[in-house]
Amino acid sequence: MDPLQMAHSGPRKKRPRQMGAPMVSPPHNIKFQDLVLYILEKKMGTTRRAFLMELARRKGFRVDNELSDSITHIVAENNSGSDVLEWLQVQNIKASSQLELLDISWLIESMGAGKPVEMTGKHQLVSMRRDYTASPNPELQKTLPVAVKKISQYACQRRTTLNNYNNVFTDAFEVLAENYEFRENEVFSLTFMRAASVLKSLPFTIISMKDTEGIPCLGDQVKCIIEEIIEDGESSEVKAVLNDERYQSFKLFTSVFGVGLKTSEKWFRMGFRTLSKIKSDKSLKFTPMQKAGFLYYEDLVSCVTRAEAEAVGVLVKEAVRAFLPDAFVTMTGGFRRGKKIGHDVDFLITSPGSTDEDEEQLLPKVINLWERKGLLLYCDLVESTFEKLKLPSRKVDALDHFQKCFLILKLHHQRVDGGKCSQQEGKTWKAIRVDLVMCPYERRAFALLGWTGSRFERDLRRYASHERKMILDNHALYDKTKKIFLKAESEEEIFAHLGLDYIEPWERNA
Ligand code: DCT
Ligand code: MG
Repeated sequence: MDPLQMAHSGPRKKRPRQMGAPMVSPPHNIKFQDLVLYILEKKMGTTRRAFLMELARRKGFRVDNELSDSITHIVAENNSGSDVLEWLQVQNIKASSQLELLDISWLIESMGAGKPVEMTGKHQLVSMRRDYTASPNPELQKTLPVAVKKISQYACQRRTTLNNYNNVFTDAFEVLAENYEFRENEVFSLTFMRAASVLKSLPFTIISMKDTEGIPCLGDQVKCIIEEIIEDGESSEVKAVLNDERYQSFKLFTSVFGVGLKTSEKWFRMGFRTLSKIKSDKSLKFTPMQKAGFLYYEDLVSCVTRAEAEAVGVLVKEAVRAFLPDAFVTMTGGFRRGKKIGHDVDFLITSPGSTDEDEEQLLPKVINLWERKGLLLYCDLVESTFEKLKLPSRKVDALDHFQKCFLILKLHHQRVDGGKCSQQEGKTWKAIRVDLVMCPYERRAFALLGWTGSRFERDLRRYASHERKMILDNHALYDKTKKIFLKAESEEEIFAHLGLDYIEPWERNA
């Protein structure tokens, strides 16, 4: 039976009201002692609420009639996160940081399963645990009334899964941010990036301007666009950008590996608008990176799939372990955050037992092996400039100092998914962009955090310096007050040093 339909069909028999006695239902066995539910009547109605309460109680849930401090889960229907928060504010109740605000779908699924199901982003209207004040004292955060708890301006205090409820807005903001980046207007570019980032973390879709109240990083410029999209379904500014010749050209030129803003600017000024004209122009000089970019263009613009990334992972592990059998090879970047496609595949390599010299030799040996096997299509090896005692960099955009290589590898179709997709004729391989980073074993947590990205990491660094007087980068964490380096064996320990709740990699898609 579909529990949703069951719940909607309403009570079959009305129970006669017992005169004189308070309106309590007969005692039910409470199976789930840790949960105290409260079902919101607003927009649900008395009858349906009473029915759902009775049903939930019969399934072993404790459902209270009244709102109190013991409530752990508030369940609502047809209410947005901001609706429920507003209602709670009117009730003037203090909530613990453990209070969950859930959509009715969670209760219905739980009743169907006969036990509380895991709460995911689609159930959570606004989770108190995902919204933090910047208060450095965790105890203080817990006792703050609900109304004070707000969505943090820092991405590292928000959980951002790939489940984006606000695509229409974030896609628009990303076009605008990119256009400002092409025009080297960093401030405006960042404004729209931050707006996109915060909307990606919302557990609900914005349907009216009221829903934007209390959300940080949404200035007037941003709100105008939101309003236009709500009203007209699209933004005239975004439309104009998408049709803009400069935007289109920059988008095309930067899609070539090795082409950045400077080169795009030059080609645009020279009057170029297509890649074929650029490729065939005899007067232009290309870097080795750009030459490879043009040579493997089709393969590189078609994104890397997860199956291809996994196949590259096997290739990397085989090669690395041939030289350092105890090495750890971890796929980082977008794929570690759960993305299904990427523009490249990133790997972090580290080895507990190796000497500095072993470490230094590994990437050159791996590259050499692939070259001999005919798998190396392009290679740029960057030597390490890492110094153990150097303070972390204050610049949130600064590149790290580890030894790394930017590669294009030949991935044979037969290595992907056991060769299932290798029926294509002609070319039997695909060119794939691969980045390898080698880091000292004791720095692996910092390197992993940095290389898992995305912009989340930039924000973590911003948070560390603005809120904690600490400096974080891909190598280390330094406490300026205590004047010491804080060691970490895992990403969890870095979050703990910063006084932050741990955010899983797949919640870092900010
Ligand atoms: N990174 C870093 N230092 C660098 C380069 C990258 O710390 N010098 C981090 C930031 C993100 C992560 O490494 C991976 O970078 P990308 O591959 O560019 O991003 P991605 O999130 O993996 O996205 P995509 O799916 O497009 O590859
Ligand atoms: Mg990547």
